[in-house]
Amino acid sequence: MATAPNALLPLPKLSPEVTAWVESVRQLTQPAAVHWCEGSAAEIKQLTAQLETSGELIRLNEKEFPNCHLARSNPSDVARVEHLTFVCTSRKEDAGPNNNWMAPAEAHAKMRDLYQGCMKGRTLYVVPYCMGPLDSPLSRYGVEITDSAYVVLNMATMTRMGRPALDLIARTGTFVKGLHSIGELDPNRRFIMHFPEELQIQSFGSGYGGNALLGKKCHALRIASYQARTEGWLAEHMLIVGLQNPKGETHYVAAAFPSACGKTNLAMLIPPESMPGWKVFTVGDDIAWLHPGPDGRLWAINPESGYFGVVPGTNPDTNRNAYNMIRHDTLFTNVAVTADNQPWWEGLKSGTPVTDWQGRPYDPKNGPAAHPNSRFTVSARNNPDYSPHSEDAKGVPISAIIFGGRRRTLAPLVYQARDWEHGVLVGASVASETTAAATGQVGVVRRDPMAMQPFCGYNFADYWQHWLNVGAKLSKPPQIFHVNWFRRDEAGRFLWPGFGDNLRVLAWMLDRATGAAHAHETAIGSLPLPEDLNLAGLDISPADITELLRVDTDAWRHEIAEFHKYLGQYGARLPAALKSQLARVEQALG
Ligand code: SAT
Ligand code: MN
Repeated sequence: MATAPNALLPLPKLSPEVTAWVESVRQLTQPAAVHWCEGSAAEIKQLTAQLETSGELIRLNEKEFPNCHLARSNPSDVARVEHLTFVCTSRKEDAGPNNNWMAPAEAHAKMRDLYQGCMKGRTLYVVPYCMGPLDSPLSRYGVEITDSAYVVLNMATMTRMGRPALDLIARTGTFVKGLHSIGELDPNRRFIMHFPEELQIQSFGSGYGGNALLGKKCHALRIASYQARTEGWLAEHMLIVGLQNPKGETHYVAAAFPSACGKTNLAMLIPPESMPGWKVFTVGDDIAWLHPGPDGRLWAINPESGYFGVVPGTNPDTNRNAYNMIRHDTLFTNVAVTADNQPWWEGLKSGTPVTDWQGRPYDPKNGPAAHPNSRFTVSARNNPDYSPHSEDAKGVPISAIIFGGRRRTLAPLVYQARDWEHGVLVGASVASETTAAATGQVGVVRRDPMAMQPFCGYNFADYWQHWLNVGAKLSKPPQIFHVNWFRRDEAGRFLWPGFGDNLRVLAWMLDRATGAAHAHETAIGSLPLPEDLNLAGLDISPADITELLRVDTDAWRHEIAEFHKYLGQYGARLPAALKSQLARVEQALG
């Protein structure tokens, strides 16, 4: 069987490396057909129609949700699988204690066995993609081979997918090879393997999110973070948002939070009515590639072109923009449906589910109607606040970096690091309650440095050193902050309203970055006093705001001791500057 591209359009120049690799995968996996994706609207329409016919996609209520579809995963396949995700470097210590490791030869042999004949009777799709604007020197390319048309549709939204990417690969020669097969969706035959030294990803047995859309976490974070280290930049689990103040000045902020902790909402924030004149522009909601610029500032691009966001909780009150964005041209995965075929999820505040995410009649005894990690896949261009600078080849300049976690207790609403070095310590010390975005127990606090625990493609000790090195190259580094929107009182009530009101905290940060706002020094960093924050029009008690801005020295002493213990596993590789920053905080806590 020929593997030449389908001749719908004039043939692009093909990289011989791509054709040779596709041919070798074809021989290994033995598909019934090979389809080279061109990324055209006609192709998307045809694949969508095909999945509707096979029942893998359900068309939703056309009047209320035009051109929206629902996909249901296998119930065993609804989140990333961190325990089955490996970084296969030649030396184990290069992957570090933060990763599962397998020797490359062993991993290749294991995967080869799984891939043998796995696409019999199926179509092999060749999905060329570009991460980042097509004309940016900061962008990188990849080709994903997959036997899932659902994955193709997601990749078409999440990346610049199709012929232009294939042309760019032919011109530049370098691309990440990602091989994906859903296999039998058997959790016992499921692996997500990364070979950063070979720019390769091999994924088998899952069709879901970060396990299967290989441009996302596998390429744009695990492989890219490894590449970025050798090339002098950073690949981070961060949203990028532009904030325009009433004077008309726009500053860009990059913020790292673990999965399902509100990155999409922060990136699409709606200013509260009591803060007139503020405007928000979304550049990205999940991943940032950050490069030191010739002007000594840090510049960011969003490698993605769509959002794979958490659905539950989205409603016109929490985020009107997000709610409107997903009311058309959206692919839903694992939500419930109403009697008139509208998608439904917990926190929607209207409608009634009749069918749950598994397609069963809805019964509250079976748990939530929509899966807590149900997702929307939508083009960034659907976002009414999509930044016109998202396509800028050089990216946007970053004024502030934010790290955050989901902590019921301890971490105050906001604090600022003294400088970049201290900021690296603050980022490294992030801990957060686990969420439904990964399989395993939900709600337990775990260490998640820079929100990169599941995504850093190499040893964290080397990663922190790399952060320090990048900072040393910046004459105008961003200010670094830590936030916690998730503080609760003993009864479990949230102390901070979150969502649009987070702008009150962001405004203080931007004033700090330009040197205008007040703060007081504590052992962990600089904090605002209640009067330093714009709380106009906010219904919050003085007791709550005092609690949100309190540094509990005893609890912090315990936290830092735990963090110190955690760092022990990185041994001699731990950067000296990180150790001295830690010693300084320990001393200040007394
Ligand atoms: O499954 S994804 O990795 O794409 C989403 C997430 O967990 O952040
Ligand atoms: Mn994410």
